[in-house]
Amino acid sequence: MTEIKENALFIADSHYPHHGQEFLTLLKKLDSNTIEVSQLFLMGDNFDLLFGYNDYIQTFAEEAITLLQKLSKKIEIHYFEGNHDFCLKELFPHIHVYDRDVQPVTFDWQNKKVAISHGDKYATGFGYDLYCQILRNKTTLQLLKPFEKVIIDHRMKKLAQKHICFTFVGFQERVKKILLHYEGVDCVIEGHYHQAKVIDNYISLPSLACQGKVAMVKSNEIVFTIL
Ligand SMILES: [Mn+2]
Repeated sequence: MTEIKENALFIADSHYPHHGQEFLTLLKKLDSNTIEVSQLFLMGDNFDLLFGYNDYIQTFAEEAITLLQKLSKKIEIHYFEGNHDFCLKELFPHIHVYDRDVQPVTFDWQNKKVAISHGDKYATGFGYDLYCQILRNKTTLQLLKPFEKVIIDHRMKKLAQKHICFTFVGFQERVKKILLHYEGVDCVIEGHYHQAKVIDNYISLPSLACQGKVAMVKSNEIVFTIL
């Protein structure tokens, strides 16, 4: 089991480049050592839309992608694919990339078991599961190719206009349902919901796009902070 270390940084739901430049700014600070971290956990949906097997989609976030590729050679990076960023293994060969199927992944933190995932795996329903399976597939993505520019341009425009920051009414009930899927772990860390809340042993990470915050391990605690 991989250990979560002091000064580990968690970045969730930046939805770059449509919902702020903070993700790119943070990557630049990591590159220049303005911020120093022991590990980087990218929790999914840091890109508003990015998937593998497609060159055109990369043109929307070229600088961030190149920086991440560079950083991954000097920092330990764990990438939990989200519903906006997937099929990324070949794009980031030096990053530990976890697709939706292998999530959650259990880490060790002070001899406790911590389960980590993007957060869209449980309590979402069969239709969503099927949609995810079809979309996150090399063949599907390659079939898109002849229409890619039209489809991707349309999708990018829609995503840029989407309101993504809400208070989830009844979030406590959703968390209860999610936690039913986690047995034998001491703590759960997820993004996806943009809530920045801790409910019992469930940590719903802040969204960099919504709260402008990240999470960091400081003095053996996970704190939400602005960097
Ligand atoms: Mn998400």
